[in-house]
Amino acid sequence: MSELTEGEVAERIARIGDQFAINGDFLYGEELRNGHINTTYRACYRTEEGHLDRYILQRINDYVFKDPALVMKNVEKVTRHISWKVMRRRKNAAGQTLTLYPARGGRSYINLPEEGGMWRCYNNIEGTHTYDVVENTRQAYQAGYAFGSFQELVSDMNPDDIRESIPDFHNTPKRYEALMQSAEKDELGRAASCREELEQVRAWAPQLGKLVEMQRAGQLPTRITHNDTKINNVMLDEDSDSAVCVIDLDTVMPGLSLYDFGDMVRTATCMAEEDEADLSKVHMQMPFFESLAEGYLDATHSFLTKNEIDLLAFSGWLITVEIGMRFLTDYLDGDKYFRIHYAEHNLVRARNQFALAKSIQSMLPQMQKHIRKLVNSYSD
Ligand code: GN1
Ligand code: MG
Repeated sequence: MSELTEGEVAERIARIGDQFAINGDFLYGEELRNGHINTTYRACYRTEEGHLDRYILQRINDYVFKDPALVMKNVEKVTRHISWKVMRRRKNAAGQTLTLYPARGGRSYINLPEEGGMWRCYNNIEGTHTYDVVENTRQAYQAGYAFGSFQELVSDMNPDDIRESIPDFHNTPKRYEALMQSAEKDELGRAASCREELEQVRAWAPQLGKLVEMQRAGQLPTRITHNDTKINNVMLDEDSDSAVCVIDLDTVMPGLSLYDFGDMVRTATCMAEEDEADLSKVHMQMPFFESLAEGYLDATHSFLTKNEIDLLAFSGWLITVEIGMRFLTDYLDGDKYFRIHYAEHNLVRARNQFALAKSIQSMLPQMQKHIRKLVNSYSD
């Protein structure tokens, strides 16, 4: 809603906040603009006792999530399960996990047609911050550890309780087919501007089905996974940069652990933004990969299978190609899915991701070697 003035945004936030179990007087609100899908506001309230409490109000994008109520059922189950587990382990865990605040009517969400659809309210995790790009190896380690721990936290949920919020979300061959169809239709006449990229993807096509084929053959276990493990979905402690909590649970669903690790390689090993247009800045940094893998395996080595471990490096390449294809598809389709900030934004993002994929590809042997070294260190 960038067309609203600051004052109008504040009024809107106050109106929406008024629908939730929030105690206190509305003080101010701001839009958080780093997600590509949902609209997110942070609102601050003063309680009667004079405390300042902050909340996250978020509209679920129903173009992307066709069944927001299903998303919310998943999120409720996951947040409750995690709170239960974390609170049993750590006495002072209050406020360190995501909690949903009830809406008027008693549900964890409310449909407000005049405000664009379905809204929900979370606690703001205080004393934490996020990074859009990784700055040092400590952050990479913490991201790996946080998402690895998340996989462990949800590992004992009943997988039948969690439904697919976006079917075939990480089905890379289907993402490829969708791209080829969009290029074929070329409704906006944009295919000519990305011929080279389409050629590149065609050359990669034979390798894109590896994970789904192995999953189908029972060679990779289906787990409950996060599926959107971008570096900016980890809240790190403001002072120590230690991981506190992972956020953005809308795509938690049955999947492969490798999708989560792959998306971390994509976002926690490169110091350039996902939409950096200067491709000379876009490359994977080995020290970041090493720390990321160490953090992730510290949390997961006890339960990952040999096949999962052997494919960790490959998954980084695959997921980077996959999101590049999704950006390119959206560019060809007219930018309906990802929020863009200028006309060729999705094309720039796609080029960036393909450059990163090439960089990862060139380092696969070193990455593989490092994984083996780490795995051996656990059995020493
Ligand atoms: C979207 O909304 P955000 O920024 O957390 C997308 C992810 C992509 C990511 C790319 C539901 O995540 O799959 O990897 O953009 N989320 C959905 O930055 O499609
Ligand atoms: Mg997000």
